Amino acid sequence: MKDLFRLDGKIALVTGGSSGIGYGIAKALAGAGAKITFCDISKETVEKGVNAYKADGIDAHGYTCDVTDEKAVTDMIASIEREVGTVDILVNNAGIIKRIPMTDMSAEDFRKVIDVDLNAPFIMSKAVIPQMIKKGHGKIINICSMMSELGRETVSAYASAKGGLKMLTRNICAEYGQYNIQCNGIGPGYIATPITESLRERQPDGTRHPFDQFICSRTPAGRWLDPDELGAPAVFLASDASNAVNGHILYVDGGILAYIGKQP
Ligand code: NAP
Ligand code: GCO
Repeated sequence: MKDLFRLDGKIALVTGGSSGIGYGIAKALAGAGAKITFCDISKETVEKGVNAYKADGIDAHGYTCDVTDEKAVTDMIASIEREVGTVDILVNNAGIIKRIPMTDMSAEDFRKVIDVDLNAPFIMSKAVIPQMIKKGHGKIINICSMMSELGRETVSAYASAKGGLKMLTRNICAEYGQYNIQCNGIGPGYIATPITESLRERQPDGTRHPFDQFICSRTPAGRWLDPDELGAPAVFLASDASNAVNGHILYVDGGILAYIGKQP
Protein backbone atom coordinates (compact mmCIF):
# COMPACT_ATOMS: atom_id res chain seq x y z
CA MET A 1 0.00 0.00 0.00
CA LYS A 2 2.85 2.41 0.92
CA ASP A 3 4.30 2.21 -2.61
CA LEU A 4 1.06 3.64 -4.01
CA PHE A 5 2.05 6.97 -2.46
CA ARG A 6 5.61 6.95 -3.86
CA LEU A 7 6.61 9.34 -6.68
CA ASP A 8 10.01 7.89 -7.59
CA GLY A 9 10.90 8.54 -11.23
CA LYS A 10 8.23 11.24 -11.57
CA ILE A 11 8.91 14.88 -12.51
CA ALA A 12 6.82 17.55 -10.79
CA LEU A 13 6.43 21.18 -11.90
CA VAL A 14 5.17 23.61 -9.23
CA THR A 15 4.32 27.12 -10.39
CA GLY A 16 5.09 29.82 -7.81
CA GLY A 17 7.15 27.21 -6.02
CA SER A 18 9.73 29.48 -4.36
CA SER A 19 7.72 30.09 -1.22
CA GLY A 20 4.53 29.50 0.71
CA ILE A 21 2.12 26.77 -0.28
CA GLY A 22 3.98 25.85 -3.48
CA TYR A 23 7.18 25.35 -1.52
CA GLY A 24 5.43 23.26 1.14
CA ILE A 25 3.86 21.06 -1.53
CA ALA A 26 7.11 20.68 -3.52
CA LYS A 27 8.98 19.62 -0.36
CA ALA A 28 6.45 16.86 0.25
CA LEU A 29 6.51 15.70 -3.40
CA ALA A 30 10.33 15.53 -3.17
CA GLY A 31 10.02 13.56 0.06
CA ALA A 32 7.90 11.01 -1.83
CA GLY A 33 10.62 10.70 -4.48
CA ALA A 34 9.64 13.22 -7.18
CA LYS A 35 12.19 15.35 -9.02
CA ILE A 36 11.22 18.99 -8.47
CA THR A 37 11.04 21.75 -11.05
CA PHE A 38 9.42 25.07 -10.23
CA CYS A 39 8.95 28.52 -11.69
CA ASP A 40 8.46 32.02 -10.45
CA ILE A 41 8.00 35.37 -12.09
CA SER A 42 11.31 36.93 -11.07
CA LYS A 43 14.89 35.63 -11.33
CA GLU A 44 15.58 36.79 -7.76
CA THR A 45 12.62 34.82 -6.39
CA VAL A 46 13.73 31.73 -8.34
CA GLU A 47 17.29 32.01 -7.01
CA LYS A 48 15.97 32.40 -3.46
CA GLY A 49 13.84 29.32 -4.04
CA VAL A 50 16.71 27.21 -5.42
CA ASN A 51 18.79 28.07 -2.35
CA ALA A 52 15.91 27.28 0.00
CA TYR A 53 15.39 23.87 -1.63
CA LYS A 54 19.15 23.23 -1.45
CA ALA A 55 19.12 24.03 2.26
CA ASP A 56 16.36 21.43 2.58
CA GLY A 57 18.47 18.88 0.70
CA ILE A 58 16.38 19.13 -2.49
CA ASP A 59 18.09 19.57 -5.90
CA ALA A 60 15.26 21.60 -7.49
CA HIS A 61 15.41 23.04 -11.02
CA GLY A 62 14.16 26.65 -11.03
CA TYR A 63 12.82 28.53 -14.06
CA THR A 64 11.93 32.20 -14.44
CA CYS A 65 8.57 32.33 -16.16
CA ASP A 66 5.46 34.53 -16.04
CA VAL A 67 2.78 31.84 -16.19
CA THR A 68 0.33 34.26 -17.86
CA ASP A 69 2.63 34.45 -20.91
CA GLU A 70 1.82 31.49 -23.20
CA LYS A 71 5.07 31.78 -25.22
CA ALA A 72 7.17 31.90 -22.02
CA VAL A 73 5.28 28.84 -20.73
CA THR A 74 5.79 26.74 -23.87
CA ASP A 75 9.48 27.74 -23.92
CA MET A 76 9.82 26.74 -20.24
CA ILE A 77 8.13 23.36 -20.82
CA ALA A 78 10.51 22.74 -23.76
CA SER A 79 13.51 23.62 -21.54
CA ILE A 80 12.29 21.32 -18.77
CA GLU A 81 11.82 18.49 -21.29
CA ARG A 82 15.36 19.03 -22.58
CA GLU A 83 17.05 19.47 -19.22
CA VAL A 84 15.02 17.27 -16.86
CA GLY A 85 12.36 15.29 -18.71
CA THR A 86 8.62 15.44 -19.38
CA VAL A 87 6.33 16.71 -16.63
CA ASP A 88 4.29 13.99 -14.91
CA ILE A 89 2.78 16.17 -12.18
CA LEU A 90 1.73 19.80 -12.64
CA VAL A 91 0.79 21.89 -9.59
CA ASN A 92 -0.90 25.15 -10.66
CA ASN A 93 -0.06 27.08 -7.51
CA ALA A 94 1.07 30.54 -8.66
CA GLY A 95 -1.51 33.11 -7.65
CA ILE A 96 -2.19 36.66 -6.61
CA ILE A 97 -4.97 38.44 -4.76
CA LYS A 98 -6.10 42.07 -4.79
CA ARG A 99 -8.38 42.98 -1.90
CA ILE A 100 -10.41 45.94 -3.24
CA PRO A 101 -14.17 46.61 -2.88
CA MET A 102 -15.64 45.61 -6.25
CA THR A 103 -17.07 49.01 -7.13
CA ASP A 104 -13.64 50.56 -6.45
CA MET A 105 -11.76 47.92 -8.46
CA SER A 106 -10.56 48.80 -11.96
CA ALA A 107 -11.36 46.38 -14.79
CA GLU A 108 -7.59 46.14 -15.32
CA ASP A 109 -7.01 44.97 -11.73
CA PHE A 110 -9.88 42.48 -12.05
CA ARG A 111 -8.38 41.13 -15.28
CA LYS A 112 -4.89 40.83 -13.70
CA VAL A 113 -6.19 38.53 -10.96
CA ILE A 114 -8.18 36.43 -13.44
CA ASP A 115 -5.07 36.25 -15.64
CA VAL A 116 -2.80 34.75 -12.99
CA ASP A 117 -5.32 32.71 -11.01
CA LEU A 118 -7.42 31.27 -13.87
CA ASN A 119 -5.95 31.92 -17.33
CA ALA A 120 -2.48 30.75 -16.27
CA PRO A 121 -3.65 27.31 -15.02
CA PHE A 122 -5.38 26.93 -18.42
CA ILE A 123 -2.15 27.89 -20.26
CA MET A 124 0.01 25.64 -18.06
CA SER A 125 -2.33 22.64 -18.32
CA LYS A 126 -2.66 23.03 -22.09
CA ALA A 127 1.16 23.00 -22.33
CA VAL A 128 1.68 19.72 -20.44
CA ILE A 129 -1.37 17.61 -21.38
CA PRO A 130 -0.13 16.52 -24.88
CA GLN A 131 2.97 14.88 -23.35
CA MET A 132 0.87 13.33 -20.57
CA ILE A 133 -1.37 11.78 -23.25
CA LYS A 134 1.72 10.40 -25.03
CA LYS A 135 3.05 8.93 -21.75
CA GLY A 136 -0.34 7.44 -20.88
CA HIS A 137 -0.62 9.17 -17.50
CA GLY A 138 -0.58 12.58 -15.82
CA LYS A 139 -1.57 14.45 -12.68
CA ILE A 140 -2.72 18.06 -12.52
CA ILE A 141 -3.37 19.69 -9.14
CA ASN A 142 -5.00 23.13 -9.13
CA ILE A 143 -4.66 25.20 -5.97
CA CYS A 144 -8.17 26.48 -5.42
CA SER A 145 -9.42 28.24 -2.27
CA MET A 146 -12.23 28.70 0.26
CA MET A 147 -13.22 31.31 -2.30
CA SER A 148 -13.93 28.55 -4.79
CA GLU A 149 -17.04 28.06 -2.60
CA LEU A 150 -17.56 31.26 -0.60
CA GLY A 151 -17.44 35.00 -1.21
CA ARG A 152 -16.39 37.78 1.07
CA GLU A 153 -15.99 41.54 0.87
CA THR A 154 -13.14 42.88 -1.36
CA VAL A 155 -12.18 39.61 -3.10
CA SER A 156 -14.58 39.59 -6.11
CA ALA A 157 -11.83 38.98 -8.69
CA TYR A 158 -10.11 36.32 -6.60
CA ALA A 159 -13.34 34.45 -5.83
CA SER A 160 -14.37 34.60 -9.51
CA ALA A 161 -10.99 33.18 -10.53
CA LYS A 162 -10.93 30.44 -7.88
CA GLY A 163 -14.53 29.50 -8.63
CA GLY A 164 -13.57 29.25 -12.28
CA LEU A 165 -10.50 27.21 -11.38
CA LYS A 166 -12.78 24.69 -9.63
CA MET A 167 -14.75 24.30 -12.87
CA LEU A 168 -11.59 24.19 -15.04
CA THR A 169 -10.46 21.32 -12.79
CA ARG A 170 -13.69 19.45 -13.43
CA ASN A 171 -13.55 20.14 -17.17
CA ILE A 172 -9.99 18.85 -17.55
CA CYS A 173 -11.18 15.72 -15.71
CA ALA A 174 -14.12 15.41 -18.12
CA GLU A 175 -12.05 15.98 -21.27
CA TYR A 176 -8.81 14.09 -20.45
CA GLY A 177 -9.75 11.45 -17.91
CA GLN A 178 -9.94 9.00 -20.83
CA TYR A 179 -6.13 9.33 -21.20
CA ASN A 180 -5.49 8.37 -17.56
CA ILE A 181 -4.98 12.02 -16.59
CA GLN A 182 -6.36 12.96 -13.18
CA CYS A 183 -7.01 16.65 -12.54
CA ASN A 184 -7.99 17.54 -8.98
CA GLY A 185 -7.92 20.63 -6.80
CA ILE A 186 -6.69 21.39 -3.33
CA GLY A 187 -8.73 24.03 -1.52
CA PRO A 188 -6.54 25.38 1.29
CA GLY A 189 -8.22 27.12 4.21
CA TYR A 190 -6.40 30.06 5.73
CA ILE A 191 -2.66 29.44 5.57
CA ALA A 192 0.11 31.50 7.16
CA THR A 193 2.00 32.67 4.05
CA PRO A 194 3.05 36.03 2.52
CA ILE A 195 -0.35 36.37 0.78
CA THR A 196 -2.15 36.49 4.16
CA GLU A 197 0.49 38.39 6.14
CA SER A 198 -1.59 41.59 6.15
CA LEU A 199 -4.55 39.68 7.63
CA ARG A 200 -2.53 38.44 10.60
CA GLU A 201 -0.31 41.38 11.55
CA ARG A 202 -0.50 42.75 15.10
CA GLN A 203 -2.46 45.98 15.53
CA PRO A 204 -0.64 49.18 16.67
CA ASP A 205 -1.99 48.56 20.20
CA GLY A 206 -0.48 45.06 20.15
CA THR A 207 -3.81 43.25 19.83
CA ARG A 208 -4.42 40.54 17.22
CA HIS A 209 -5.77 41.60 13.79
CA PRO A 210 -9.61 41.38 13.81
CA PHE A 211 -9.44 39.13 10.71
CA ASP A 212 -7.00 36.81 12.53
CA GLN A 213 -9.49 36.48 15.39
CA PHE A 214 -12.34 36.00 12.91
CA ILE A 215 -10.62 33.17 11.03
CA CYS A 216 -9.63 31.40 14.24
CA SER A 217 -13.29 31.57 15.35
CA ARG A 218 -14.37 30.08 12.00
CA THR A 219 -11.84 27.25 12.06
CA PRO A 220 -12.69 24.29 14.35
CA ALA A 221 -8.96 23.88 15.09
CA GLY A 222 -8.97 27.56 16.14
CA ARG A 223 -5.77 28.34 14.24
CA TRP A 224 -4.25 29.28 10.85
CA LEU A 225 -2.83 26.29 8.97
CA ASP A 226 0.80 25.84 7.94
CA PRO A 227 1.87 25.47 4.27
CA ASP A 228 3.51 22.12 5.14
CA GLU A 229 0.05 20.74 6.06
CA LEU A 230 -0.83 20.79 2.37
CA GLY A 231 2.07 18.50 1.48
CA ALA A 232 0.62 15.06 2.24
CA PRO A 233 -2.75 15.80 0.56
CA ALA A 234 -0.75 16.88 -2.51
CA VAL A 235 1.31 13.67 -2.44
CA PHE A 236 -1.97 11.71 -2.38
CA LEU A 237 -3.33 13.59 -5.43
CA ALA A 238 0.03 13.33 -7.25
CA SER A 239 0.40 9.56 -6.69
CA ASP A 240 -1.15 6.32 -7.95
CA ALA A 241 -3.11 6.24 -4.69
CA SER A 242 -5.55 8.72 -6.29
CA ASN A 243 -5.83 7.22 -9.79
CA ALA A 244 -9.58 6.75 -9.26
CA VAL A 245 -10.04 10.31 -7.95
CA ASN A 246 -10.77 12.87 -10.66
CA GLY A 247 -12.41 16.30 -10.80
CA HIS A 248 -12.42 16.47 -6.99
CA ILE A 249 -11.59 19.52 -4.86
CA LEU A 250 -9.94 18.33 -1.65
CA TYR A 251 -10.50 21.03 0.98
CA VAL A 252 -7.60 21.21 3.42
CA ASP A 253 -9.21 23.88 5.55
CA GLY A 254 -9.20 22.62 9.14
CA GLY A 255 -12.97 22.20 8.83
CA ILE A 256 -13.97 25.80 7.98
CA LEU A 257 -16.48 24.75 5.31
CA ALA A 258 -18.20 22.42 7.80
CA TYR A 259 -18.45 24.94 10.64
CA ILE A 260 -20.84 27.85 11.32
CA GLY A 261 -18.24 29.40 13.65
CA LYS A 262 -17.68 29.71 17.38
CA GLN A 263 -20.44 31.52 19.24
CA PRO A 264 -19.00 34.91 20.38
P1 NAP B 1 2.71 33.26 -2.16
O1 NAP B 1 3.80 32.82 -1.24
O2 NAP B 1 2.60 34.69 -2.56
O3 NAP B 1 2.81 32.35 -3.49
C1 NAP B 1 2.42 32.82 -4.72
C2 NAP B 1 3.58 32.55 -5.66
O4 NAP B 1 3.15 32.75 -7.01
C3 NAP B 1 4.75 33.52 -5.42
O5 NAP B 1 5.97 32.83 -5.42
C4 NAP B 1 4.65 34.47 -6.61
O6 NAP B 1 5.91 34.99 -7.00
C5 NAP B 1 4.14 33.52 -7.68
N1 NAP B 1 3.53 34.23 -8.81
C6 NAP B 1 2.63 35.24 -8.76
N2 NAP B 1 2.32 35.64 -10.02
C7 NAP B 1 3.05 34.86 -10.88
C8 NAP B 1 3.19 34.79 -12.30
N3 NAP B 1 2.50 35.59 -13.12
N4 NAP B 1 4.05 33.87 -12.82
C9 NAP B 1 4.77 33.05 -12.02
N5 NAP B 1 4.69 33.07 -10.65
C10 NAP B 1 3.83 33.97 -10.10
O7 NAP B 1 1.29 32.89 -1.50
P2 NAP B 1 0.64 31.47 -1.18
O8 NAP B 1 -0.30 31.72 -0.07
O9 NAP B 1 1.67 30.41 -1.08
O10 NAP B 1 -0.27 31.23 -2.50
C11 NAP B 1 -0.07 30.10 -3.31
C12 NAP B 1 -1.41 29.70 -3.89
O11 NAP B 1 -2.29 29.30 -2.85
C13 NAP B 1 -2.14 30.84 -4.62
O12 NAP B 1 -2.79 30.33 -5.77
C14 NAP B 1 -3.21 31.28 -3.60
O13 NAP B 1 -4.34 31.85 -4.23
C15 NAP B 1 -3.55 29.97 -2.99
N6 NAP B 1 -4.19 29.99 -1.67
C16 NAP B 1 -3.58 30.60 -0.61
C17 NAP B 1 -4.20 30.52 0.65
C18 NAP B 1 -3.59 31.15 1.87
O14 NAP B 1 -4.33 31.30 2.87
N7 NAP B 1 -2.32 31.51 1.86
C19 NAP B 1 -5.38 29.83 0.80
C20 NAP B 1 -5.98 29.25 -0.33
C21 NAP B 1 -5.36 29.33 -1.55
P3 NAP B 1 6.31 36.45 -6.44
O15 NAP B 1 6.33 36.31 -4.95
O16 NAP B 1 7.65 36.71 -7.06
O17 NAP B 1 5.23 37.38 -6.92
C1 GCO C 1 -8.65 36.42 1.93
C2 GCO C 1 -7.55 35.39 1.92
C3 GCO C 1 -8.09 34.10 1.33
C4 GCO C 1 -7.02 33.06 1.35
C5 GCO C 1 -7.51 31.81 0.75
C6 GCO C 1 -8.65 31.23 1.50
O1 GCO C 1 -8.36 37.58 1.63
O2 GCO C 1 -9.78 36.03 2.25
O3 GCO C 1 -6.43 35.84 1.19
O4 GCO C 1 -8.56 34.34 0.04
O5 GCO C 1 -5.90 33.49 0.64
O6 GCO C 1 -7.77 31.91 -0.61
O7 GCO C 1 -8.84 29.92 1.02
